[in-house]
This record gives sequence, C-alpha cells and structure tokens, in this order.
Amino acid sequence: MPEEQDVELEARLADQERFVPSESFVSQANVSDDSVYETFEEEWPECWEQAADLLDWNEEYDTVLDDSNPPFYEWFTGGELNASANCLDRHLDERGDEAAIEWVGEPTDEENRTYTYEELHREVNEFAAALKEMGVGEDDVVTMYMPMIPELPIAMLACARIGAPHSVVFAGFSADALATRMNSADSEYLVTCDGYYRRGDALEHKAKADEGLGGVEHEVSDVVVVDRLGDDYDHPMGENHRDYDDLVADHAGAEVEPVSRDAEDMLFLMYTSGTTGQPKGVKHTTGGYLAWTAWTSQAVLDIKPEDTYFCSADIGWITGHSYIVYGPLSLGTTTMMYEGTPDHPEQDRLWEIIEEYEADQLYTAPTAIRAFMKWGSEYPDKHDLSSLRLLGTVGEPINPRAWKWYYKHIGGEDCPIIDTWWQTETGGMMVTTLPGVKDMKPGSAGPPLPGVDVQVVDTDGEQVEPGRAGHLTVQKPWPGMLRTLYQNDERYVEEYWAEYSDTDSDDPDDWVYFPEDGAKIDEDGYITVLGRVDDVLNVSGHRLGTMEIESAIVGVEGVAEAAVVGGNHDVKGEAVYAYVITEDGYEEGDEMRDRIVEGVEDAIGPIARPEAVVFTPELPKTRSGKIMRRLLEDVANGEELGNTSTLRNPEIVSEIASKVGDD
Ligand code: 6R9
Repeated sequence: MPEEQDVELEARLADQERFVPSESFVSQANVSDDSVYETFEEEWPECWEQAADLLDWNEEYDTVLDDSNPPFYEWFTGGELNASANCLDRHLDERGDEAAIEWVGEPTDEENRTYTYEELHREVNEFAAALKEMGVGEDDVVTMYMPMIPELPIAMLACARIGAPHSVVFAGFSADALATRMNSADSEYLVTCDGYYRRGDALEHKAKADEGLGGVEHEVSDVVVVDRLGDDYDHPMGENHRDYDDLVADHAGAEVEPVSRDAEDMLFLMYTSGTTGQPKGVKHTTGGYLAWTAWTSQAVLDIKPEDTYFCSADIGWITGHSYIVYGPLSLGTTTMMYEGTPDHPEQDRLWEIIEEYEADQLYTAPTAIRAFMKWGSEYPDKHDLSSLRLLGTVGEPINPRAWKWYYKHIGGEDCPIIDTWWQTETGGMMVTTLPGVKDMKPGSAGPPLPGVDVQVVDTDGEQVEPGRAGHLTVQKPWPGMLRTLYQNDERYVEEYWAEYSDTDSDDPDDWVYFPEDGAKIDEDGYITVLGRVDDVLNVSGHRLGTMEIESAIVGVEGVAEAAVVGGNHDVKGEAVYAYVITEDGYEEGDEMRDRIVEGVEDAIGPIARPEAVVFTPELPKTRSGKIMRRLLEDVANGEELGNTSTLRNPEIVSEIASKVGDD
C-alpha cells in the first residue's frame, strides 16, 4: 500500500469509535440473530438448555438450575456425562481422521505433531489405563506441572475420563508454588516433564518439579515424567517416578470406559491469586463448565468443526483450559498448541504458524498485541493471514490503539474482534460482543452475553449512570460459574458474594457475585472494564496477588517490610513495583535487590519479577497503619501525588518519589 494511503487509513481508524462486522462474517456466523438477547432473557434459566444440548449426556438432567441454596448453585442436576467422551469419543465417527490437536514445538527443525481425534482418543485411553493402574481413583486430584506439550491436554482428558479432577500448575510457576498447590489439594499424583524449549534454550523443568515435591507434606504416590528433551537433558528419576512413554506403551491399545460423572462432580481445580497470600482453589464442575465453554466457543469464537482454531494462551491458565482444550475439543474442531514464545526464532513466528496452518481464529492477549505493535507491522505483513476470520483478546483491558492495530494489521479490516471479559472463576466468557450480531467499540468489551446479567453498581449496589465508574457485578448465576473454593465454602462466600449480597437470605435475588473489577457502562449497555479493585495485579495478562509477592519479599533475609503495587507498563499493562524497608545492619543496594528478585522468582516464578525495587526507610501509612498503595502507584507512574494529608508520615512520599525518579 502506498505510504500516503496508509497514513490516511491510520487517521481514519484513529477517529473511528464503532466498527460493524463485515457482511461476509455475519452471513456465515454461528449466531447472527439479534433476538437471542431477548429470548434468553425471557427464557432464563431454561435458555441454558441450549448450551447443555451441545453435549452428549449419559443421563438427562431433571433441573436446569437448582437455586435453593444460594450461592451454592447447581446446574443440570441429575444429569450425567463424561467430559473426555464429549471431547473425543463422540467425534470419532465423523471426525476420527481429522486433526484434533496441531502441535507446534519451539525448535523449528523439529517435526510438528498432529493428533487426529482417533489418535488422541487412543493415547488418552492408554494414559487413563496407566493412571488407573497406578491407583488413581475417582475424585483423586492429579496435579500437572507441564508446559505446552501435547501430553498436558492428554493427561487432563485422561483424568476427566476416569473422574479424577486435575489441577494444572503453570510451568512458569516456582517449585514452592507447586508444593503449595499440591498440599492444598492433598494431591498424591504428579504429571510433569523433564524440560522444554524456550527461546532456543532447553529449560530443565524436572529439577524444579523435584524441588517442589520436596515441599509436599503428604506422601506422593507416583510421579509421571514426560521425556520432552530427549538427549538434550538426561534427567534423574526417583524411585516412584515413571516414564510417560513407557506407561503408554505398557497400555498400548487399552480402552477405558469413560466414567459417568454427575453434572455437579468436579472436573478440575485451578488455583488463582486473590487478596491474601494463599492462592484460591477454584472448583469447576463437569456439566455446567463444559456446557459453558462449548456454548461460548460456538457463539463467540464462532468455532465450526472444520476450523483450525489458534489460541496462543498457555494451558496452565484458565484461558487454555477453556479455550484450547475443553471448548474447542467439545465442538470437534482442530485446536492448535504452540510451545514457544512469539519472538523465536523471529518476531513473526505466530504469523508464520497462522499462514502455514491456515488458522481461522486467533485468540490472544492485549499484552502480546502491544508487543507485536512495538516490533512493527513488517512482521505480519510478510505473511498471508487471509485465512483468519475472527480475532479475540482476553486477560486485560485492550487500549483502542492496540485494538485498531490488531484490526488492521492482523485482521486486514475484515475480521471482527471479540474483547472477552471473564475470569478463572467464571469458567468462560461473560462480557463480549457476539461477533455476528453486535457492532464493536474499541476499548469496550461489549454488552454481557445473552442470559448473563451483569450490572455496574455503586457501593450501595445501585446501578450507576452511563459513563460513571462503578463495580462490575453479576446478578444471576450462570452454568460455568465456580461452585466453591476447594474445601473452603466460607471463603467462597466471603470473597465473591459478601460485598453485595444479603448473606442471611436464601432468596437467590438477594445474592450478587462480585468479581473485584471496576467498570463503566455506556448508553448502549457496552461495558468498559477498568481493572481490579482489589490487590491483584495483571502483569502481561497474568493474575498475581500483591500479598503473594510481598510475602515472598519479606521472606528474604534482611527485609523488614515490603509493599508491592502495579505501575503502568507499555507492553505488560502493569509491572511489579516493590517498595522495601531493610532491617538494621543490611545494606540497600544491588546485592540486596538481586536477592529480592531471586526470592520472588523462587516463591512464585519469573512472571512476578519486580520491574523496580525501591528501598525506603518507611512506607506511607495512614494513621491507622494501613499502607497507602494508591500513593505508591502514583509514585510508580510518575504521576502528580494525590492527597497525602491523611498520612501519618506525609514527608516520606516525596522522598520515595525522588528515588524512583533517580532509577
Ligand atoms: C480469563 C482470565 C481475570 C481478570 C479479571 C480482569 C482481567 C480479563 C479482561 C480483563 C479487561 C478483558 N480481565 N479479561 N479486563 N478486559 N477483556 O484472564 O482470567 O486470569 O482469572 O484473570 O483479568 O481484571 O478479573 P484470570
């Protein structure tokens, strides 16, 4: 395109606030009829039968929603199904030879792997048989600590097949984080791997897993190890460690009858960060979760069985669970997995993959889009991306400039973009446009999905005027919702419901879910999510608790006190800023800073690494002794300092600010 024309186009896009999905998209969309919003409202909760109908049930459910004991809602009660059978067996007749998973490893000289539904079904059965032989029973929690290799979804589906809930721990998390999660879930089984490739290096993962196992307080029965690195790493094996390939080979050809699970039986646990130091074990069930991910994959991602769908998230986070594994596979489509980072070996790796596999959808995070923007449009421009039909984002707010760049340079101004707001706890998407129905407004996620009752309210729980900031709330239950926090019903009520509910009432109308996000709504009912209102940071779309990071820092020898806040960052969205007071006798300086960074990496993982460590003799505190995080955020962002008059020690703020300025 000639340069002037390009400039003109940029200018036009910069001013445009509303985008209409193209005729060609709408005409083929899974959902293109606006009436769905009204019908779902009128027919709620029976509207969700539509989601349940996307699944195969062994036993029909009696009731769509049992709301007799809020907020312990139950969905599709009396129904029975198996998630692995829904993701595999039922597709065999028609799609047995079609690809279920297209896996791309990071090294470019390695052969990629395709698993047809037939092949995936076979290996899931073999591994399920191995798990059974190891003694894994229904409801035993199996932990997985694995990167983006095919054995991860295989292990998840094998667990689902035998009714053993999985708990996947992101491979980038530390040994300590693994131990905490295994302890919390009383998990006696671990599936892990020797290592994986990251930006050309073979990372040794097994040593980290072993270190984590050392911190598990109960006896661990078996550890399964996938040999990913082959000759690149000769990994040590412990007494109860078993090689994945041997196990599968020993059970070659085995078939395991999928266990019929009650709709409300647990499918998996996923630990996520909250306000306190202890991560929360979010419990998802078989019927509601699977119905939710299947329905949203169909209605929002517009997935059709013949598509090749690419979500660049990691399966270690909820996005990968719902929209790499369960949603897409339940619909019988081809789901892609990429092991490495988008900048290896070059900054066009994703575009190369999309071109090669002719991907139909791309679902990624704003932080990735901001990085792509920074690298420049010459990278996507080198590739034919015309196979793409739809683009999506998730994990954090997307700024209009990044949205427009994505729209133009990746979507060729022809693909609708879905900006999807949801959480680990919601199981799947909640607020986003239906791409075949609604116009898009960059920067705003869109209206709530049909049948989802989201309101933006003030502190009294009253709806705010359009344009005013308030809290995002969900006023009615939905099938994909978490059911509780593992073995902690009390904390479940406290964390998500107490704020806006009458907790003594058993009338569901008195119960309101609060996800801890701020938001505003416009005249058309479009919601702009403003970010967390609790002490949770969103670094590169990853959810991290400030308390978790603080407790890691105060665990470092010589640290007396620490406060962690998020500062704005062009690519990561938010970056970790740590303000640290040292103990007497310890010197502030590079050595201390290195030990602090190391302490955080050991306790949580490199994703939580502080961008800046600022030493200070005091933290700004209110008279009642509460740390004023807002001021520390202002300092991190180099902003005008807010009101300091309520502080016990106002002078400290400018002192800290001058240190950050020096950095
Ligand atoms: C799926 C996922 C949840 C938190 C959530 C919110 C933020 C997610 C967003 C978004 C603005 C979007 N968030 N999607 N903010 N616009 N489209 O990310 O789950 O890791 O649990 O994080 O992420 O703050 O509360 P999770």
